[in-house]
Amino acid sequence: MKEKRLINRRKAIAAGLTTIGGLLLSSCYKKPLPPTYGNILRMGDVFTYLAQRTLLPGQHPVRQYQQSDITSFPATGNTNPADPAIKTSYNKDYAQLKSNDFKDWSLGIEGLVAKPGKYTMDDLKKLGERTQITRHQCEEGWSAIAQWTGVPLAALLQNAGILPNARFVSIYGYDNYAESIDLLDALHPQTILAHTMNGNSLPLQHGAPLRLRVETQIGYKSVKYVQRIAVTDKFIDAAGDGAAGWSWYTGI
Ligand SMILES: Nc1nc2c(c(=O)[nH]1)N[C@H]1C(S)=C(S)[C@@H](COP(=O)(O)O)O[C@H]1N2
Ligand SMILES: [Mo]
Repeated sequence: MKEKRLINRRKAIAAGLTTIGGLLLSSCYKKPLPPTYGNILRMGDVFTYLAQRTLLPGQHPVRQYQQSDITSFPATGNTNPADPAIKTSYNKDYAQLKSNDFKDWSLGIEGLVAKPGKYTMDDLKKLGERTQITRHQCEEGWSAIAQWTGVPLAALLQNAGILPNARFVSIYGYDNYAESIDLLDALHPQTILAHTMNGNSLPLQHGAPLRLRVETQIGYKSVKYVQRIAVTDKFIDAAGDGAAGWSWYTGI
């Protein structure tokens, strides 16, 4: 298992190497400015991004915990995309998927990948699995510890074949919530698409059937109810309705 994980990780890192190399050697190595540079409301990004991307190796792991550290876990933000109070064009689609226990659900991947397309849950599970017990830190101040099992995002990106000019990954949820991350976070070994929480399939309020876990960043980057993923070369401020006003980069 450990062996397999290492191999997957090596493969994933190889896949991203050209891109990360380009990222570091071009704009980021000499001048690691976040893509939100120039937006006065997001000035905080400049300092955190610059400090972390310059001082820390991009793939440093965050702390992992023991089973006995697991806590109760509040559900915040949207807790059911089928609720018409959440204004999206996907209310009905999500309700439909949910009524069939998400058997018809699939994840779309598009943009700068060699093989755009859809992955069913079974397809995703074949790509690999990683389990980790981590602390979720919400921007509102609370934190909670849970065990997450899922597919490394790097394994999916590797399978879809990210193209050399890729720089960002945007993740869109069924509730119109979206976030984007750079490739260092996307290929980080602890960045996973989780289908299982504390050993059970992901509960509705925590993002069923699949949520992102970006352990290197504050909780709002961990998009629930994932619908599709887009790989881009240009920065798209994906955090439309969902996270408007929060920093784009908020490394822990
Ligand atoms: N799709 C979606 N993802 C989301 C949110 C949301 O409202 N919708 N809220 C974010 C915030 S602010 C936090 S703290 C966590 C909350 O996850 P939880 O409900 O499992 O505690 O999800 C993040 N991801
Ligand atoms: Mo949050």
